[in-house]
Amino acid sequence: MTETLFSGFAPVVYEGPQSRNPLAFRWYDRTRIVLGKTMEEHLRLAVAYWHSFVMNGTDPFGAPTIQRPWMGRDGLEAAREKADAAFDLFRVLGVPYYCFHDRDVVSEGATFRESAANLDAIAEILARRQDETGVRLLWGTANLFSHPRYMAGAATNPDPEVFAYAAATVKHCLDVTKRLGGENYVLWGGREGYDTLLNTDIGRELDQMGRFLSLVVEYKHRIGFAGAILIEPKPKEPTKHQYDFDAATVYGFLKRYGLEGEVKLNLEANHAQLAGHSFEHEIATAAALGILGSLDVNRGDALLGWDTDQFPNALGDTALALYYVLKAGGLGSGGLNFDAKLRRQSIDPEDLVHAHVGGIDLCARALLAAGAMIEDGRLAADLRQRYAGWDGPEGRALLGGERTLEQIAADVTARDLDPKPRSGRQEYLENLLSSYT
Ligand code: XLS
Ligand code: CA
Ligand code: CA
Repeated sequence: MTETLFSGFAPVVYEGPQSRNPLAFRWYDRTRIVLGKTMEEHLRLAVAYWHSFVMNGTDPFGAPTIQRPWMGRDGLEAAREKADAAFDLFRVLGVPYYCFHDRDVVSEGATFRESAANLDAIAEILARRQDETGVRLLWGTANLFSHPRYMAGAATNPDPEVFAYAAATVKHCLDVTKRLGGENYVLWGGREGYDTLLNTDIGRELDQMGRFLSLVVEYKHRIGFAGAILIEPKPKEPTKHQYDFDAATVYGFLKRYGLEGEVKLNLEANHAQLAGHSFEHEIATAAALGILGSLDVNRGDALLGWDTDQFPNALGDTALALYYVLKAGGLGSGGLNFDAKLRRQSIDPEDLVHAHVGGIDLCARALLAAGAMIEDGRLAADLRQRYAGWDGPEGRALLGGERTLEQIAADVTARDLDPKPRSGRQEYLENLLSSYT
């Protein structure tokens, strides 16, 4: 590998909580065992190619502020330089995974055929870098939202030719993801939604999206792709109404098209917030419905109503999110992807290192807290106690469908039932939660 923007950085190492070195880990000790697994095995951390190597600091009011040597140049040479820098950053951080969109790793060609050839060519280089470094692909995805052809959606476009173009693009991107040993494949419906009902037929668009997803699932099985297919919910932005609103909405959609056993979710903290939920709500909902797949760990800004994609820094929130992941038995083939970008004024390569060091350390510290919550068992015990009535004979009969409405009414009358309210103990539980962080 040639000289890169990150060549001057030594690998970040664990120095312990007392360290004052800003480029050391204070909590991420990758081989430390938590609940029988190493931190690295639990967290399966990934760097997002798009934010770290493509995003240039532009906003609706201003020109790019972040300039990297490969930016503003098309073609394989620029793509190779970018890949070298990416794998060099992975070396510095010691992360086991990365994630990309097809368009992040190489520029689009003049034709479909040329775009596919570009992706194949860079995939060869990525495969070599993966072999050399041991870094693996957590998930691949196709960018079906940036190009003007997708302005009215990809699968949900009123034009079937756009549907076909998007389907062909996903086929190829899934092939490449499989070739690179990708452990999941993500579909985020950036423009699968609408801005005005006046030009939109919701019923048709949902059917189109269902068909598209079924095609992907059928193909995944045909080629023997072992990874999970993941949908990433987001309620809005870029479109005003997005069909993949949140975990519960996507579950309803999967049920309707018979895909609930085939597709799981990639949940993002910032998207949960935009949907009016907490991250842990989305995680616990997906876990309850059996579709928890992977996480994009980032944060939004409570004062801004859009997807700011900042690096996570709230210990309590992240600890609670990981508690529900651990309770659900982990993420399987999923992991924690830093779908987060530098602020417009953070223009130095070093800012990118600081951003990831902070994010990684936060996740590690949150994992320790979540592990302690599980080990200690007091949160779970309280919850069990609260629902204990359902484990008794009458609770089981009610839930098991052994009582009719008339029988229930007769029993309530005969026993002169008068249930007494019991405290939900929220303040006690919140204090207990604080004691772990
Ligand atoms: C955008 C999404 C996107 C997906 C992958 O808001 O978070 O980056 O994670 O397409
Ligand atoms: Ca995301
Ligand atoms: Ca986002």
